[in-house]
Amino acid sequence: MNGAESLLRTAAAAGIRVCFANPGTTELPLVAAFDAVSGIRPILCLFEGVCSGAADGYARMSGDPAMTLLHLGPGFANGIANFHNARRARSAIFNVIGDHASWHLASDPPLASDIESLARPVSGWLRSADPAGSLSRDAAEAIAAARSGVVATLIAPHDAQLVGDAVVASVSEAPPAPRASSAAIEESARLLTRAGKGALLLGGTGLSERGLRAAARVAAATGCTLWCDTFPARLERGGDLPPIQRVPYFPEAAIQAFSAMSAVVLAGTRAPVSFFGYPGISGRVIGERTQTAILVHPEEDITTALEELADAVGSAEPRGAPAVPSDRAQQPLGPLTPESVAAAVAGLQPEGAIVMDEGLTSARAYFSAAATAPRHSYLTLTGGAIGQGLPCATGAAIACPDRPVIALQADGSGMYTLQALWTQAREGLDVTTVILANRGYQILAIELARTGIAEPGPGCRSLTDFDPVPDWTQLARGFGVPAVRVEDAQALWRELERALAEPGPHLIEVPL
Ligand SMILES: Cc1ncc(C[n+]2csc(CCOP(=O)(O)OP(=O)(O)O)c2C)c(N)n1
Ligand SMILES: [Mg+2]
Repeated sequence: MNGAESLLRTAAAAGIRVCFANPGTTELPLVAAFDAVSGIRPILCLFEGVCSGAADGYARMSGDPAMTLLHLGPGFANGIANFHNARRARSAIFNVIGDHASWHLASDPPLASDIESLARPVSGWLRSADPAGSLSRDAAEAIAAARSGVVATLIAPHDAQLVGDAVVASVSEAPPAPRASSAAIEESARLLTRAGKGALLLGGTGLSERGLRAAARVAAATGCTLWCDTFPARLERGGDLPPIQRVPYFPEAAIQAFSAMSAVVLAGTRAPVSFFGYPGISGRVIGERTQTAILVHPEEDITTALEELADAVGSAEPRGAPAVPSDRAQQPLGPLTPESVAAAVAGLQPEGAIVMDEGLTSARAYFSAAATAPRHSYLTLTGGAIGQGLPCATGAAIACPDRPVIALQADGSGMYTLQALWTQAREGLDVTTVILANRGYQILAIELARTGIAEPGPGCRSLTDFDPVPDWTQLARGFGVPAVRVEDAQALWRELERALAEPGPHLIEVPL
């Protein structure tokens, strides 16, 4: 067995089930090893940003690391933006980048570059394998590191992949996440019990069913309100799950929302900061007069800490029976607007749906509309690097083949990684993509207006408007995904119903 095969066998034995790949000549021993090793499904993506975004979506929905296989520095660099989003989501990814044979690097061949420098900012674990050493041992360490919620990058020289007499390595069990300290639980309980207006801000697994139910007990006992990050990696919602508010996007609204709070307790996330710095406006959302406490850090055991907090504040169960909402969004009629699109999606999304929201300005009405939808998982753009929605939806569909996936996709962001549609078609994934086609970078028009430029000139507009307008239906069909454009809310309802009922990928273009 060569090094490449030992790496794959090690990964398969550790429970890695998929590899999102875009390989080249330096990875060919690994490519060949997929025919010798069963248990890992190789999935070709036609751009590396699709590989990294799909691995992120897979990790968010399965809880297990996905593997990525990429070609040298330039191939990896194409995937960095979505590795950045994955890092912000604390997604587990085992990322393998092939490199030239060590003996060839001295000749400085055209594709040679400083891979480590490219990989360091997004990697929580990083190693260049010894060209004569054991790739499987490196892989085992990388996978163990990835499981703690990081991108673990292993740079695998071609000669290391070809080393003979290689053996499979075993991956050590992940140690349990550290527990929150009893002092942190007592301090948080004290703050929320005494606060006139308290808030509990949740992140990570605090947004799982278990975390939310514990948080609801805390809210019932103390009267605090429940909040999540503006862009959660994964939020369980709908059905009888306790409702939660998102920290508003713009700093003025976020500061306003927290200004009345006397205490904020952080559970698995950090104190919110605004997305951008605007002159004269604080970038920190929580004011100085608000007391804050950290119940539990993101890398600690968040759900247990929330349950211990619920016990500490003397809660048994939330008051009353869990509220199963009855006012599900009704079928919208008339023109296509962000509100009618939100109502259509929220009104039709099936039980157990996974909703990937990279809808940006056009999806602004969806979050509140879906509060009364059946149980679903809600995924967002954690790191602000656009082009994550279609790949992440793809990875989520691979992780959860029995659950329908809906991608709410802004048109500009969708264009970065639209090759994901090809992978969806090739793998037969049940993803319904709703393109919110406002035909431009609307958020930039909003941000320009915030700076006082309400009437952008032709120079500005040439950088924010799409003219000519890309035709998403033709693009999707070109990738093998059936697609339609709808002209009113009734047509959207009809096409959405059809797409959700049929297996396989579909795309609906919604001009706004
Ligand atoms: C990788 C990356 N490149 C550029 C940007 C800057 N940017 C943020 S939003 C945006 C345009 C978004 O347009 P679209 O997806 O159509 O959403 P809309 O604003 O129209 O709702 C751009 C270019 C970014 N955030 N990330
Ligand atoms: Mg747009």
